[in-house]
Amino acid sequence: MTEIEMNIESLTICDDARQMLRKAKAEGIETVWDRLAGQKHCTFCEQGLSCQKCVMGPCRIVAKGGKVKLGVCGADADLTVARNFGRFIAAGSASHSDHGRDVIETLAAVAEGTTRDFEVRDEQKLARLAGELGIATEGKEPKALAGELCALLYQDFCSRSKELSFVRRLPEKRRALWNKLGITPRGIDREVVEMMHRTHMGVDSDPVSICLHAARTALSDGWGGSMIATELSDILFGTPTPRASQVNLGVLKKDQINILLHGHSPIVSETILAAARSPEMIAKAKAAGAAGINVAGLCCTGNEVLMRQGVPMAGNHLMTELALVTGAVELMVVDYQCIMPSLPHIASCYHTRFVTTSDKAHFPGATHVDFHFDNAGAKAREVVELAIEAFAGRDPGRVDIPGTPVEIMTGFSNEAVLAALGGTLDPLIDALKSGAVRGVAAIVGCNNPKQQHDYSHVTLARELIKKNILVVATGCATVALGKAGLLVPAGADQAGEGLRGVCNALGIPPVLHVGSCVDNSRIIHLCALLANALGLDISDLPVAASAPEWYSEKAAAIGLYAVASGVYTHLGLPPNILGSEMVTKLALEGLEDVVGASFAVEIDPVAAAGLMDARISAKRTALGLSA
Ligand code: MSK
Repeated sequence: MTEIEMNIESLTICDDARQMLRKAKAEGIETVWDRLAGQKHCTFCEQGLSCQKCVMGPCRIVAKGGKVKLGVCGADADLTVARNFGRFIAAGSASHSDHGRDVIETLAAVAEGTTRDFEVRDEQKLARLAGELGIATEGKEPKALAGELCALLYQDFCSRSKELSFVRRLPEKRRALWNKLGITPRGIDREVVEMMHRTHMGVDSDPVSICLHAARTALSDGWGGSMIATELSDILFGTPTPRASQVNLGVLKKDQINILLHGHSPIVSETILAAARSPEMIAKAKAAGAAGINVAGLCCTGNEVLMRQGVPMAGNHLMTELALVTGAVELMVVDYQCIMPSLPHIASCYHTRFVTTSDKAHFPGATHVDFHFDNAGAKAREVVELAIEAFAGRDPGRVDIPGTPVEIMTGFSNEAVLAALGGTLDPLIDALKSGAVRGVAAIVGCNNPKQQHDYSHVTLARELIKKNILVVATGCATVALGKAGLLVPAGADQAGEGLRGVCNALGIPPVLHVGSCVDNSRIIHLCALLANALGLDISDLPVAASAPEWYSEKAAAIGLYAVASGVYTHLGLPPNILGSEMVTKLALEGLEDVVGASFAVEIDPVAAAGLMDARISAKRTALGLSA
């Protein structure tokens, strides 16, 4: 094997990625891995010891080796790390929550009649949710109800409430604990703004106090912005139900116009999908010489349309550049988050159009098509026409679509899980009690080029299901697990005897796909439903979570709201906090005494599975169940 070949094999476990890495090398296209190799990381930044929050600095704090060097303002290592981490969490929470706000605005536009491009697709969920949140539903038209629901949830973004609407979903014990600690999330925007305020020079100078507010900020994401995004997206676009689809770069089609949907929001992608499926656009595509229009997803926009529409997934975070290297993509359309700024440049090396759609996310080199809820249908047609136009520029000599698509099953919303169980959680509770299913673990999050692409996701999932732990997956982990054959019922062949039996009886995979990044709210909601059904706190449940290949501020916010909700959470890489012994100890140990759960950091997925398994065993023993 050549050195280049060995290097490529070490970067990713996926054959489609390896083939495209070879093609990128041959064509002189730089990818995320090349750029990582070209970086020299600063150890101060890696440890969270660099402060750039004022112009008395920037400062580098020295905390070890007998020599302490404070920042110009007097901040020590603990305070500097806590401030940096707090802002990291605020950015992640803001991102999910601003996405949630966009979904409210769209539903509100439906209620007000200012859009004809969107509608209420799940009236039952609308009525159910309104009722759950205390809105009288009887005799009300869906639009009126949607208006009242939006008015209520808009208030969750403000500063006047004592707690967010969805906090009522939590067990009483957890609510009391948050109140005692002063971390009950109040307003979504309020917690983010307060974090920015607290971490300004000369405000909160107690690292523990900042970390507690970081937890409150993350909770305003999980039980606020993300939950609103999930629930209202279901109302607008339909609550997911189990369906079949496919995954990997092989879902691109040689004889069709390929459109890739990338980002996070279903608002733009649902309208583009509708336009691409319209007879008018298909006829135009055929007139341009293509056999049809093929739409596929990437990252979490992909997860949104996969869950609800069964749209195939081309790839996850580290596949986004490589998807363009196929030379078969006419157009990539993006909304926001996790979109590498390199993409317009790579697109320009081919005939590929790169289209941005959000006021909030402009990219130099892109074509911007300004989407709003009142023009979405027309703009979606415009985007599809750009793709049709681009088809003429495709160079067949540069097209290489690797791999054969792998079959997957998707659509496991909580509603779908309950339906599969016959309308009640009792069968799952019985399986947990008998030990057939020893626990439930979430595998969520991203890829990170510092780790071999998809290796940890797949290895961790295989280890967990072998130990009879049911896995639920969201985000970019989904693609890895789908490619590994774990998102189909036959994947249960790789599971332990108990889990295999349950999967076979229900006809479900051992790894359930529950959605996108914001849909991690489905997982904490399911935990709350389980805890309430058993009269327990979430921290008493035999559950755990992992983000084995995470990279983003959003993923850190997800991890922190999971822990603050009582879920033990493994991370494959630490956040930039190791420069503070105090903050690191708090994250890895101290939080256990405060919120009943903590983080674990472990790069080796086999060892990580061992840690999660030990946690689940301990919780089972405490409940009087077999370990
Ligand atoms: S897209 S935040 S790389 S999961 Fe949600 Fe994937 Fe992580 Fe972005």
